[in-house]
Amino acid sequence: MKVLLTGAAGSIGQVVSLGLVDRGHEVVGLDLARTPDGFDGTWHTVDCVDPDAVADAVGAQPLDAVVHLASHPDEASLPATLASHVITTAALLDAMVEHQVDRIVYASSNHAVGRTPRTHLLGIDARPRPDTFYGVGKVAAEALLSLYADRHGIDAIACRIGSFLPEPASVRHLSTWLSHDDCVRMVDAALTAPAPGFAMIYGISANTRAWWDLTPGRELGYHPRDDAEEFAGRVAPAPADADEAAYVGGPFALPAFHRSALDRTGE
Ligand code: 15L
Repeated sequence: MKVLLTGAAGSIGQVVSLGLVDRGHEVVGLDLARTPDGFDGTWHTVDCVDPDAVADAVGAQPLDAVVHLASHPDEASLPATLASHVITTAALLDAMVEHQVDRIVYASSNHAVGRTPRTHLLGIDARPRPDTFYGVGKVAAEALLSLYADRHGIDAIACRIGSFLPEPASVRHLSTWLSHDDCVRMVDAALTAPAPGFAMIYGISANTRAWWDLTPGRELGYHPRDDAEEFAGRVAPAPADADEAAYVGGPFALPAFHRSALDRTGE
């Protein structure tokens, strides 16, 4: 498939880019940053909040799908968050409608349900329960994907990613880890699943201590092979572990992340 990958210069983007090429896809990169070393293909240096620039990039070549990873990965003010997650997704969806691209794979986050107390394995039917404005942005972007799936017949797969890391570094990560190889498997499955319509899956590895249900992902064809448990012996317990285990969003659900929605300092 010919795939436009936003955030292609980012930490997830570079791994996914190489992985998709290995799996026989053609990747067109898009990022605020310029082409990273080693990327061999078409590249668009574009800010995804600019709908004209996004439409130009989407229309510049025929595409089978978009993988949207570009966004600010941390907590910010509400307006900045909505721009980073919702406006970028809207710009892409409008461009996809305009240029007849009918599939998008979206990097959502566990923080869309992060404020859910950690008492049971969480399915995709759990109510949206963001832990931060970041989580609110992801929930809103998921809603936009659902709207465009219903209105325009776009296949839209929201992958609620856990902790994308080379290996788990904390006790929470033993539950939330998504390995690099499983991330590629997940995106490939979301790109190639036959007619998924609007779908949500949890993006974690096959962790023995998983907090999210992998069944929806497996039904879509995502079969993770890694398990954070293999690293358990190397992860040292830390004082923050108990607090981080209270809600599935871990640190994001803690008071340290409480802040005003609107920045009135003028900075
Ligand atoms: C995410 O979605 C964030 O982008 C990342 O910074 C981590 O917080 C990760 O989730 C996680 O929950 O570990």
